[in-house]
Formats: sequence, C-alpha cells, structure tokens
Amino acid sequence: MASVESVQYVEPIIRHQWSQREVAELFEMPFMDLMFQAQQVHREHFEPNRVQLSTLISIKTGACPEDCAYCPQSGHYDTELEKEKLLPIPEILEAAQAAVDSGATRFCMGAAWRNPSDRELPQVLATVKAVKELGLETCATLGMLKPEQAHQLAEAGLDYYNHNLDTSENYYDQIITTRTYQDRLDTLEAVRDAGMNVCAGGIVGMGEEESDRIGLLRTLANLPKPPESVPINMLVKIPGTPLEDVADLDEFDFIRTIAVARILMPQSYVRLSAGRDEMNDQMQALCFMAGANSIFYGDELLTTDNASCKHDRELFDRLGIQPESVQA
Ligand code: SAM
Ligand code: DTB
Ligand code: SF4
Repeated sequence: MASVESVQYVEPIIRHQWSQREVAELFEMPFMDLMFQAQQVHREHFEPNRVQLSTLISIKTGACPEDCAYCPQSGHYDTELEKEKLLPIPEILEAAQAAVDSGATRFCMGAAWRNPSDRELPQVLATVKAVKELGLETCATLGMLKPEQAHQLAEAGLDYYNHNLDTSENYYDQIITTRTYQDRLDTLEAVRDAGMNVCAGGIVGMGEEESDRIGLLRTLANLPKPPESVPINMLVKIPGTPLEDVADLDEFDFIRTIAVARILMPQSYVRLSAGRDEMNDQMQALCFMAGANSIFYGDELLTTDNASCKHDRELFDRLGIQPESVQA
C-alpha cells in the first residue's frame, strides 16, 4: 500500500464561479472603494498606463436579417444607413495598412450577417490571411459560427473572434428575438474549441437593470475560460431603432461596470468600446482608472462616429498613456 508521503496530490484548478450576490456586492461598494480595488487588480496583471488599440472596419454593411434593437444595420428598422456588399479585398487591405500606420495592433472586421454563408466565407478567409501578413492581429465579427467555420477561420490565421452576449440572459429577449442566448454561447464555444481567442462583451444603457449588467458580467466571467477581450459598449442611440429614446445610463454606473469587469476578469483586456465619442475626457480617464485597457481606435466604429484619432492621441498625451505595441 502506498504510504501517505508517496501519494501525489494534484491541486485541482477550479476557478471561482461568481454568484449574482457576490457581483452585486461589488456594484454596491462605495464608488471610491470599487475604483481602488479595480485599479489594484489591474496593476497586478497589467502594466498601468498602457492601452491596446483595435481598429474597426465594416466589411459588409446593413440589410442584416437580425432584429437587434440597438443596431443601425438591422434590416428591420429604417435607420437611413447606406448598405454595402462585401468589400473587395484591396479596399480592406488599404484600411488595414492605414491602421498599421496609425499605431493600431489589431484590425477587427465586422459584417452585418446573421452568420457567414459558405459562398462568402472563402473571401473572408483570404482577407484574414492578407491582413495578418501586414503584421496586425486579426479579429472578425461575422455573426453565428458553425464549428467547421470556426476551424476554417482559425486555420486562415484569425487571432480573435468577436461575438457579444450583449446583455443578461434575462433581458435578452427584450433586445433580440431572431436568435437565442444559447445560440450565442454555442458560437463562443465553437470559437474556443477552434483555438481562437474569444472577444465577448456587451452593451449597457439599453434600459436594463443593474441585475442585468451583473448577469452579463457574471456569465462572461464564469465561462469555462473567460474571454481574452471584453468590449463594454455604451449604447449609441440610433434614430429609427426601438432604443432611440431609451433613458441615459448614469455615467458612474457605466464606470462601475468597467471596474467590476476588471475585478471579475483580471487577466482579460477590458475594452472601452462604443459610446466614447459622447464621453468627455474625464469620464474616459475614470474608465481607464477602473481598469479599461483597450479602445477602438479610428475615426469611425462600424457605421457611427468614434472619438477621433487626433483627440485620442491628445488625451493619451495628457494622461501619460502609451499605446501598446504589437509584441508588448
Ligand atoms: N453581425 C454580427 C453580430 O451581431 O454578431 C457582427 C457585427 S455587430 C454590429 C457587433 C456588435 O456591435 C454587437 O453585438 C453589439 O454589441 C455592437 N453594437 C451594434 N450596434 C451598437 C450600438 N448602437 N451601440 C453600441 N454597440 C453596438
Ligand atoms: C463591439 O463590441 N463593438 C464594436 C465591435 N464589437 C464590432 C461595434 C460597435 C458598433 C457601434 C455602432 C456602429 O458603429 O454601427
Ligand atoms: Fe445584424 Fe449584428 Fe446588427 Fe444584430 S448586431 S442586427 S446581427 S449586424
């Protein structure tokens, strides 16, 4: 019989599963205490004063069959958007080169699809290969993926796949009816299984309750492996969509959401995403203080205005923030 000494104990690596109450307690903390804790967690895992830059491009615009209530690209709403078919590869490469020249390290290609069709995917695969050759990290957001498509994208060299949960499971059916929460989780699993990095986050300011922001962050943090990138979008209210007149979210509650995301997902990049154009510099600085360490960098998001590159460079200078370089 083996003696006690000879038995090898392997410490099981079980990640903490966050409960709704535990996350609620973070949200309920006094603002300054929460900020302090988030900044401490941030400094344990990342270099402070460094922010990663991702540049977006819409490679296929509008006429989307989905009914996401926030989205300018949904075919269900009249948002006066100019639709565009899948862009030719040279046009995308020109934008990718401009992103390199501006100092971005990741190029994120978005398409207004429910899912990529087998007819159009090969062109996306060729685009991913070509963008990667420019030295950029590649990211795509093309809607739902089948496992086979996720494998094809991974093989083409796609580094990240963005697919947002958008909100909590509870609030989800108020926002989208044309696909389920489980569909989204299945796509994230397919991306993970194919070996790509996961970029998944959501939108706040859609009229949801705090319990929904808690639910969203909890679901992300409790995934078998948390996403490497977590975009937190502030709703950009688009005339013509069902959410055009939704009440503004208190800005401190947005900052709290960033801080809680940082604490729940200490090793993830938390991206201060859509909505920056409407935030003042002090608000953005508090978001960085709360642990945001990535932004969308470029004068446009997909179809709406972003804070300008010029303004961002000036803001970084004033705050002593350095953009992250490719091999940081
Ligand atoms: N069609 C694909 C999909 O939905 O998976 C990819 C593109 S879609 C535009 C990517 C994400 O952009 C959405 O999941 C949503 O989180 C975000 N988004 C879209 N419209 C937005 C808005 N008005 N304000 C903030 N975020 C928005
Ligand atoms: C993400 O979370 N936000 C980005 C990106 N992933 C694809 C998109 C924001 C879109 C904002 C509305 C628009 O410009 O169309
Ligand atoms: Fe289509 Fe994506 Fe917009 Fe939803 S968020 S309507 S799936 S482009």
